[in-house]
Amino acid sequence: MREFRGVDFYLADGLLSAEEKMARATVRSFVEEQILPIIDRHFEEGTFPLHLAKEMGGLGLLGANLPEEYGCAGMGDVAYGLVMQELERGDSGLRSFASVQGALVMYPIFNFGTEEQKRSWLPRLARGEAIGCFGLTEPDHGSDPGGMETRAVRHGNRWLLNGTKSWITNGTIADVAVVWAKVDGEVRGFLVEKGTPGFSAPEILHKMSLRASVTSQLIFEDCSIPEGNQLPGAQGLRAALMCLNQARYGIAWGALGAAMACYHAAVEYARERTQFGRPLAGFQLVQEKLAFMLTEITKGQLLALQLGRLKEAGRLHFSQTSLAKRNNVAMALDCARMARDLLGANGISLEFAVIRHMCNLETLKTYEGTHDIHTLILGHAITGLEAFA
Ligand code: TGC
Ligand code: FAD
Repeated sequence: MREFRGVDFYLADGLLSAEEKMARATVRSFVEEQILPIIDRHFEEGTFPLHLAKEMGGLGLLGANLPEEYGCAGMGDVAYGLVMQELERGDSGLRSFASVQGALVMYPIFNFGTEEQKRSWLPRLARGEAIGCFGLTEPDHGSDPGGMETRAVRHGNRWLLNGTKSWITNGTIADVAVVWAKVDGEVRGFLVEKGTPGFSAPEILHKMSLRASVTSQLIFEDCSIPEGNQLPGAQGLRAALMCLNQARYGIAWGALGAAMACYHAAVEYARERTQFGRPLAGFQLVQEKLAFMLTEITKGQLLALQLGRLKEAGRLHFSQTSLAKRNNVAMALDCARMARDLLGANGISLEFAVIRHMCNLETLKTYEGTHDIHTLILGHAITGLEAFA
């Protein structure tokens, strides 16, 4: 059989259009030229390469599947997925930045906002000139966002917000926060601008995962915002969960990129590293690991591709997105851990990308619904019985 070192084992490239391949190639070059040379330093220092926001905007990567009329690229969902895959081949922090900006900030403004809110924010967010964040999780409510304690109360023609959001990507660097709060017991969405009195966004430090990403608390203390900052279409927890579906879709693709990076590193290393007088790649136990990785990546690719085609056809149910997020993240974490093992001592060094991806993937397993929460969403879809509480 011919030697095979790529990741397109089932020739799935043949199922992609020329535009989709072009989007992938553009982001692959961007990642190789602009992200890979600097990402280790940012990961080590715990900083986000903020100058890349406008670069990503210039390439149309922010809110890429939203319409051109608001300054977005108007890409199909599969092309968008491939963008997420390639960004995460670079680093999960970069994909998270783009995910939050597009799926969790631009999508709710586009879907639930007034025409004025759309015109005011979407073009700037698409260009990367403004940055957004999404505040749902609270210190005491992660998997159960319906229990949120943040409140919005009417004061004349303004809203008064009180509460704390936690673990919020982009929080400290955001110009606008999409914030979920209860009004008379019902969940509603609001836009809170940076610099609003009573609003602060301190950074959460000392993370050992997603280090090249800003994570923050959002604190609201009698924070007064104009009534026009409510997202009128965001009614009920369901609206917030609809945003999560968009981000979970991107993560299902993104995790593939991290897995591919780890697989490539493992194959190269196994071919070059010699022990007991021959390359590691020639040992049966090593080949078993590589076969596992390629099999799981191939399955994950087909899953993501069909998920994308269902989304493009408007036939996607959120439980299908849960299945792909759950599977592809767990698969990527398995591949990363296996690759880390295969690289021996070098596997714990930032000289190779594997340990960085492995640490990042621990966050993917938790955010956007933990692995177990997606198990329960699938359990609900299968049995019709809820097992959350
Ligand atoms: P439940 O009563 O089941 O649902 C309330 C209403 O929402 C509907 N629904 C959904 N609709 C659209 N999409 C979904 N995924 C939906 N899931 C449920 C449901 O049908 C119901 O509709 P209606 O019309 O009857 O009102 O709500 P629950 O309180 O029992 O909670 C269900 C649960 C646990 C599945 C949900 O709350 C959940 O998904 N928890 C996980 C929380 C989570 O994922 N947080 C993520 C925060 S953001 C983040 O992590 C960003 S990371 C950065 C990055 O993305 O890179
Ligand atoms: P918990 O809900 O306390 O869960 C702890 C454990 O209990 C998990 O293993 C979980 O699976 C399990 N568990 C919980 N409930 C059940 C149950 N019913 N049955 C069985 N097991 C259960 N949130 C945002 O809103 N915006 C963001 O931008 C954002 N970015 C993030 C960035 C990072 C780096 C991280 C780490 C998190 C981010 N989050 C964000 C928060 C993230 O969505 C939550 O961490 C996640 O939803 C889980 O909530 P939790 O951490 O409170 O864990």
